[in-house]
Amino acid sequence: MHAWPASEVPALPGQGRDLRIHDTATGAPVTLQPGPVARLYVCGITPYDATHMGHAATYNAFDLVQRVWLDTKRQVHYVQNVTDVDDPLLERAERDGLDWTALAEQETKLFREDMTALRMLPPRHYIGAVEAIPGIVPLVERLRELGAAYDLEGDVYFSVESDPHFGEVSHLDAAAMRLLSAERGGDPDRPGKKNPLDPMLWMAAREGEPSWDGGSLGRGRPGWHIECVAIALDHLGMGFDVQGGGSDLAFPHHEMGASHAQVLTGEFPMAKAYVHAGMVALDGEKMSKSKGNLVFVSRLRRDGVDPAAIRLALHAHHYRSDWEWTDQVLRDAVARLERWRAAVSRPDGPAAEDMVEAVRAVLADDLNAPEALAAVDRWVARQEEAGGTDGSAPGVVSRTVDALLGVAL
Ligand code: 5CA
Ligand code: ZN
Repeated sequence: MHAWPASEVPALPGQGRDLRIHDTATGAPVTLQPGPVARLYVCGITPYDATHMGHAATYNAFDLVQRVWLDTKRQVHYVQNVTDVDDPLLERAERDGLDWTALAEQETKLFREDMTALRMLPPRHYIGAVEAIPGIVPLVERLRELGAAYDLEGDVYFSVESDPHFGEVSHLDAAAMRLLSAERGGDPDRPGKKNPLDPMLWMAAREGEPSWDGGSLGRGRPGWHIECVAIALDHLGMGFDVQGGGSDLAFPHHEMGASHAQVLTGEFPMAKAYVHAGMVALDGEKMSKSKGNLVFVSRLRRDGVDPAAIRLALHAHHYRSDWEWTDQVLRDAVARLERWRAAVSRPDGPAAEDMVEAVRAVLADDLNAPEALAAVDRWVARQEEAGGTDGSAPGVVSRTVDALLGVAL
């Protein structure tokens, strides 16, 4: 699939800093030291509804990861998938009397437009589950050969016990895993499984559902976790820097994916850091397509909200916290954007070098975007109060906000 256009990232004076980020697997911050090309995999959308503020917040976090790396003069090899065939997509298409491929195409198109408007940097490889099937089948076949997969009434399951490191991403106990597995696409109560947690790798063709040639697996479609593993291994290989997504993906999705990859390659770990963004809520409940309590990026855009204000609203919350979307969050962001724009359009101001260093420092320390906003606010306040004589400062501020926060003033 094609991704979306990249906005320019201005180069900043001085030296960027290495990213220190909280790793779910170790429960501690790690300072990543990627080579000249940092490798990032972020789980993409299941395109059955429009991009909501929760999605936008999660992609915002990983956009910041890239901007911190780019500031260190590294390149970023970024891969994202689109789960363009899965139960929720098929169910929504059925409910609304739509062709499932048309629904997926339409929502993926809207996602691209939202990401472009928000100035999120695009992945180098943007890969759909359907187009990944030829790469998925041999991996499932290989897991079978290794004795790590088994058949159940035509479906193929992964045996979690085949990975000695299983559990080391999310560190949950068996009861919690079982509960989350049932909530998040698993089938722990299906009779005949070796372990209730075992996830499906390949689902045999069902009546009335799409299916593909699976070689020795028979016709069917891929499971969810193997989809991301196949795409990540194909484009990034093992030991990539960051595996990212919202905190609802830590288990089972990232746990299972890591196990699939580790058993397939005999290497550990799949990713150097597993990074998870907090959940955005509306009216006290996690925003989710299945619940329908949603604020859409596209809706706000249609209502005339500047995407730069949406971006500032996202930055106002630390990526790891769970937070609530409210009208006030947006009003504050609109006001901040206006103030910042007025400030950078004045001919001069106080020197901005300290502000650049402050923004760099707080972002490199576990992506503290709220503190980055505060650092810019302080420069703006100084300019408003006392003016300044540095004619280059407004430009420096503008380029810093653009390069490190993705906000065009
Ligand atoms: N296609 C899979 C990943 S392979 C998937 O989870 N798709 S999704 O459309 O349901 O979610 C896309 C991303 O948005 C995931 O990283 C998910 O964790 C994140 N996300 C979903 N809801 C929220 C929310 N309310 N707050 C923050 N992030 C969210
Ligand atoms: Zn994924």
